[in-house]
Amino acid sequence: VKHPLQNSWTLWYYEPDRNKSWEDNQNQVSTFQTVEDFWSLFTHIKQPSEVKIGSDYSLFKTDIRPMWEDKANKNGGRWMLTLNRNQRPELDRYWIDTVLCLIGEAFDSFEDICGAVVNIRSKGDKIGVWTSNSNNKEAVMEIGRKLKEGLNLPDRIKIQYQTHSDSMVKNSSNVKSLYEI
Ligand code: M7G
Repeated sequence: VKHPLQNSWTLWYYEPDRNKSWEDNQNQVSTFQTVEDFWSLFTHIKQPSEVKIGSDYSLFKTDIRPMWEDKANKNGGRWMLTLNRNQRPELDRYWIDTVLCLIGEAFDSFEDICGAVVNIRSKGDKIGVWTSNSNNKEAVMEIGRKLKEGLNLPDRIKIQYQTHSDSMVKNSSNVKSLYEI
């Protein structure tokens, strides 16, 4: 007997291909609803540190697409852990711990969770946890605190919350943060 998760999740892989649009570079990899299917998928695929620079993995609730435009995301934002180049050895652990927080339903505000993204970038990797409504301050803060706990982040390492509407109009370096913890 397999152990059901409370939600169905879909893993996406963004393959950096300049000849295609951003949206067309997003590929659905697999959907799972049990602990066993989760592990067989995650032990089988490459870890973030092993895929090519410019790629993303996204894990989202199955009915939500990993993009700002989805109705579940359009009023939302993300908690962001920004890593520097020296932190690459910790990337895979941070990603799996983020994923375990999501599928293990570590959050009371689980309804507000949309998914998580890892961006593999030469300038520094990023992990984001996307929530559905940046105005739900209580939910946003609870998710941020639990995420920090789940990742075992020391207090000196901060995470920032940014709304997608700010990220959209960005000049990537200077997106303002709504919250920081
Ligand atoms: P990124 O991959 O989030 O971060 O955004 P990066 O700057 O570290 O690479 C890079 C670019 O991808 C953005 O400027 C957008 O052109 C595009 N992009 C990213 N996201 C998350 C979206 C999205 O949700 N929808 C659309 N249409 N484009 C996006």
